[in-house]
Amino acid sequence: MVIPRPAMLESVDSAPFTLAPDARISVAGAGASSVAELLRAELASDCSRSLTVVHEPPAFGDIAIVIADDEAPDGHDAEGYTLEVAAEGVRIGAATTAGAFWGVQTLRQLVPAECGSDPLTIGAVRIVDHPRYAYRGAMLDVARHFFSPDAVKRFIDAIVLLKVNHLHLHLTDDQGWRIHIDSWPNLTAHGGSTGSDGSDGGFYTQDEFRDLVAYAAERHVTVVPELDMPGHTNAALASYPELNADGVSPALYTGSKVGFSTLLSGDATTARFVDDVVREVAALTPGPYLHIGGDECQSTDPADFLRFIADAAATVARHGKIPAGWHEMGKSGDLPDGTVGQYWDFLTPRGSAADETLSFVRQGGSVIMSPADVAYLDIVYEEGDRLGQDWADGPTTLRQSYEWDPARVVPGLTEAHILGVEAPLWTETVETVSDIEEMVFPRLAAVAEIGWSPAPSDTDAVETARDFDDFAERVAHLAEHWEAAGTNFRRVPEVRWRERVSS
Ligand code: IFG
Repeated sequence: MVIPRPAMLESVDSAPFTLAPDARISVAGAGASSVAELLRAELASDCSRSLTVVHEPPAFGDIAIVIADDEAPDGHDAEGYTLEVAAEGVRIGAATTAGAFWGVQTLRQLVPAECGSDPLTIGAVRIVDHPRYAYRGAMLDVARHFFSPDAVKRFIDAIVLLKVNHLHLHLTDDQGWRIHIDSWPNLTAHGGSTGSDGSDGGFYTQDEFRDLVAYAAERHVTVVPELDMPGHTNAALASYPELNADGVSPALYTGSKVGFSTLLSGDATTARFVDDVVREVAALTPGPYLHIGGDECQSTDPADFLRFIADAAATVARHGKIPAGWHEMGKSGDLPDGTVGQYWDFLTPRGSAADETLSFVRQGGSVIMSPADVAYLDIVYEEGDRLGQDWADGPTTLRQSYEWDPARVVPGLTEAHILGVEAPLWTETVETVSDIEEMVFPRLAAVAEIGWSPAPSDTDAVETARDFDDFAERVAHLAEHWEAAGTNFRRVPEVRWRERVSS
């Protein structure tokens, strides 16, 4: 009962493992102790059990974490792992700390949710597991409604249980600029002072952002910062008159319209602005990607858009990062080699979305799949919901979030050019951590499984290749862990929730 479904899991017909009070976590190999420390902390908080970490071979009943070159499944050194549970003990093997960490997430799901009392037993099992895609992302829009560093850390804690390894932070939009920029301080002083519906606003200081990035990295999550441009820029335009064509700043915006703002193209002050903000955010980002948006630029002259995107993407590359952007950026044929496109149209592409997406591949890049009608977590679950929007071809049920495949959306987009998947949560209607979790869980579990588990057989229809009933059973099991952790989730009707969580 694990999500994402492991590549290979077999129950072993032998005595279960029992976690004794004096059990230890035995570590061997570079980085194993850092992973063990995270497991120790989880067992302490989830099960109020205190295990010690020892640098010696495991004794009977210990948990062992072993990191060595030959420990990962063949061909899956980056994030693969093996996990064996037997009466003698638990053993996680991996070639990297990331692989070992994903093994720990699986172990956490094998531990009964009610693990505070003895005996704590886990059935004997053997797992050999590794991800389909390297990029398994969740996006949090902190621009519409701002969320504190602690809320973002809580989000990171919740997504790693699903082996999600990228956090895309949508830092800027019409309603708010959320990352302090030393060279343009009014972006946050003024542009960060409010949010959607006149909400309080807020922003991350650069130290707070560094701390978030470090927190994510410890948990093998790469942060992908997004500075959306040239559209979705009212907060910047409101903060600096010189960024506006007529030298006059618009008012701060707290509504929910899109497509009405744009930065200037071919303007020296704007070019300096873009270079400064990209430079400062690149310096805060150990990850390889810097996302510059490019979506919904309905107020940008088409020729100006192409010029702006070419210049801005080149600026990102010049500051040592791989540019990323929404699929509209593919209108440009002048992108740096390797630029990553993020597809957000529907399972059936509309208009020029497919061609714009393939443009990234033609320019040596790859694609992250986020089809809005199945992977957008801000879309309502059901008609009439308080939370969410309903522009993406109707509500999105858990089954719809699960029954699709990234390699079957854009004709001509092959598996080799798909970097992975991402589920965005836009926050126009989302104001609290509880709201975030209701929209994200359980549908993120579906997208996380699509990103990690083996591809469906390409002969079957996706609906048959993906066993939703089996997935729903595993969601019901995982929900016991969400319940125990206090993580909110939507009790969708498609799942037979266990009695303890069905309230
Ligand atoms: N589209 C906009 C977002 C947000 C979203 C809400 C993209 C790339 C609709 N752009 O999705 O800013 O408003 O579902």
